[in-house]
Amino acid sequence: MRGGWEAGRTRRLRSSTARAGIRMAENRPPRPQGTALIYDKDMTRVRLLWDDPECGIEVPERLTSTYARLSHRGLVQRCVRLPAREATEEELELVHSPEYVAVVKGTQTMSKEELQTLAQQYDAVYFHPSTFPCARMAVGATLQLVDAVLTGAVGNGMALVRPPGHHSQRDAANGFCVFNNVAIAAEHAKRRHGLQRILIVDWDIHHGQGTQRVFESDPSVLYFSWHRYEHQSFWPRLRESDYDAVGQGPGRGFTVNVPWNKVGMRNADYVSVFLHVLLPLAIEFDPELVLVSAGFDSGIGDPEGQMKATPECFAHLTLLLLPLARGRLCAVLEGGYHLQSLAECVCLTLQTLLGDPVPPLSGDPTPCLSALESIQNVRAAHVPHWASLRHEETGPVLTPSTQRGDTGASLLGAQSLGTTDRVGSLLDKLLSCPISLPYPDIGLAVPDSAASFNLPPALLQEKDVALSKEEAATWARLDSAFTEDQAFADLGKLLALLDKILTGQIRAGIAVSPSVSAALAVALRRGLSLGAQRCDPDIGIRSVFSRLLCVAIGDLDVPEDLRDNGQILLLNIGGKETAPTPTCICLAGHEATEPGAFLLALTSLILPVAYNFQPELVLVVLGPGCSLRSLDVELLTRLLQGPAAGRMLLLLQNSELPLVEALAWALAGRALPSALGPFFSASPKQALAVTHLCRQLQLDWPMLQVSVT
Ligand code: X5A
Ligand code: ZN
Repeated sequence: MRGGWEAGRTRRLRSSTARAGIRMAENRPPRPQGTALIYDKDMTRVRLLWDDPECGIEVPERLTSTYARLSHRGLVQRCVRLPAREATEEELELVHSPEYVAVVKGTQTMSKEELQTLAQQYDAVYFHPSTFPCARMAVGATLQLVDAVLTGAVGNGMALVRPPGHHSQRDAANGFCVFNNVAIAAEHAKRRHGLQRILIVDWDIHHGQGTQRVFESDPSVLYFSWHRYEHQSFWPRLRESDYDAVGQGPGRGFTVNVPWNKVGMRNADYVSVFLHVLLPLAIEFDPELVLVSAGFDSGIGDPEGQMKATPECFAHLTLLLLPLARGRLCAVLEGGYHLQSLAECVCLTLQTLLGDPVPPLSGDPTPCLSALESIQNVRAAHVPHWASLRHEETGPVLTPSTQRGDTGASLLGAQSLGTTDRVGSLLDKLLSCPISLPYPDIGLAVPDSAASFNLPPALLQEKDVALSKEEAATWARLDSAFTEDQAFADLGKLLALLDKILTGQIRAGIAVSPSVSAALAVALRRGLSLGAQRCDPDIGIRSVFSRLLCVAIGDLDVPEDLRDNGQILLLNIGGKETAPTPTCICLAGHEATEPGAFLLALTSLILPVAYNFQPELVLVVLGPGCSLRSLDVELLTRLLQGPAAGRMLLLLQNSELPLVEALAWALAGRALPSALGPFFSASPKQALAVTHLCRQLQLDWPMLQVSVT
C-alpha cells in the first residue's frame, strides 16, 4: 500500500453497532439524524379465528418474525425506539366516518359468529375482539412516527404495524385493512403540521384504492401506486386502478397508477418505473414529507404478488426516495405474506434509512416489454399534468383500460414465472447468503486546510504523499507542462485514497485536484490496473473489478486511450461535443448543467445508464465549467450510490469547504439539507437534446427505454 494514512476523528470501526453509537454520541450533524423504529407486540393480537383461505395469510408472525430478524441483524439496536400509542377517535375521523368507527368499536364485545357475520359485509376482511385496539394502535404508531419526523426528533423511520391500512376506506374495511394508517397520517400532517405537499408511495403489490379514494380530489397529496393488475383480472379488479385514473377535479394529475399486467416483474422493472415515472414527478412536486405504504408482497416469493424483485431492490427504492423532502421519509408496513422474504425486505429498507450503503442490484438490467407498456401508458396519461414529462412525444400503447390486446408483449414480456420450486430455491439462495456491505468509511484527499471542519465521523484523511516521478509517468503520463509540486502532492493523495477504495478498505471518498483532467486520467488508469487484480473476500460479490463508471460534469479532457475502453463508461455532461458511442456518452454544452436540464438528464439518462452498466466503482468528476448547484451535486452523489453499492470517488477541482463538507455527509448517507424546489423545467432545446440522445442509446442501454416503440 502506498502512502500513509491515519484515522481522522475516529478510528475505523467495522461494527455497525459501534459506528451508530459514535454517530449519535459524537459530532454535531447540522440536522437531526437518526432512524425511528416503532413496533409494539400488542399489534400481534389480531388473528383469524375461523377458516378463510383468502384472509389466512395475514398472520401475527408477519410482525414477530420480521422484528426478530431486524433484531438479529443488529438493526433494532441502531434505531431510535419510539412507543406506539392508540390513536384517538378524533384522529380516526380525520379519514373515517363516525358511524364506521362505531361499527369497528363494537367488535370488541362480539362473539366469533357475530365477528364473522360482520366481516362478510366487506371484501377480504376478518375481525377479532382485539381488532379495534390493534387497528387504533396501527394508526397511533404511524402518527407517532410522522410526529417524530416532522418535529425533527428523528430524520426518518419505519412503523411495523398490523392490521395494514391502504385498502381501508371512509366507511369500509377492505383487504385485511381496518383503518387507513397512511391516509390518516397524511391528513394529520396537513392539519396538525400545516404541510402542503405530501407524497405517498405505495409499493405494496395491491392497489391502495382506499388511499386513492381519500385523496383523489386533493392536489396536496400525490398518490403513487404500482400494483398487480393483469388487465383488471387481479384483486381488487377495479377500473380505477388503471393508468388513466389520474385523479379528479383539482386533484387531476395527483394520482399515479402503474398497473403491472404480468407477474414475474423484476428489479429492472421496478427501478425503471421509479426512474422514469415516479422520480420526475416527485422532484417536480417537491414534497415536504414522503409516506411509504411499504407492503412487501411486491417482493420475491410472495404468494399474492408473484413478482421477482429481490430484497435489495427495496434498498434501492428507498435510496431513490431519500433525496426528497430532506429525507423526511416514513415507511409504514402494509402487506407482505412470505415471512422470510418480508423480513429480509424490511431489513434492507431499514438499513437504507439508517444510511448504510445499498448492496448491488442483481439481475438482468433490462425492463420487460409489459413493464415498458405500462411506463409508456402512465407517462402519456400524465403529460398534461407534469412539466417534467412535457417533452414526451409518444402516446399510450393501448386505449385506456382493460383492453386485453397484448401487442405482442407476451413473447418478450416478463419471464414466465418458473415453477414454485424454482422461485423457492432462488429465494432460499438469496436468503441463505447474508448480504455483507462494504465498509462504511469515507476518505478525504484534500488540502490540509480543509481537514478540520464539520465532517462526518469515521472519516479518514490522507496525509501528504507526493507522487514519485515514476508514478507520474505511469499513471498521469505527465509531460513538462505539469510540474507543479502541489499538483504532484494532490495526485499522490488521490492515488493513496483510490487504492484504499479499490482494495476495499474504505467505501468512498473525495479528492481535490486543481488539474482535474490529469487527476481523472490518473484515477481511470489506476482503477483499470488495480481493479483487474482486486480480490475482496469480505465483500465476496465479485473478485474481478471490471466496470468503472465515470460521470464527468463540465469541460474535461479524457485521453484517447481511455475512451471506448470496454471497462470504462464515460458520461460527460456539459462538456465539448463528441460523437456518442455506447461507452462514451456526451450531453454537450454548458446549458446541460443548468438545473432543469440537469434534473432531466439525471433521471432519464445518467441513472438509467448507471443502473444498466452495473459498475463496481463510480467516479464523479466536477470539472471546469460545471455550474451545478451544490444541492444538485449532493443529489447526484446520493443517487449514484445506488448502482455501485456506494463505492464512489468524487473528484473536485477546488476545495471549497462547504461543498467538500456537504459531499462528505452525502457520501456518509445523510439526507439532503434542503428541499429540491423550486422546480425548473428543461428548455425545449435541452429536453430535445436529452431525449434524442436517449433514443440513440437505448439499444445499447435498455434501461433508457420509456416506450415499446
Ligand atoms: C394489505 C394487503 C391484500 C388483500 C388481498 C385480498 N391486502 N385477496 O396486502
Ligand atoms: Zn398488498
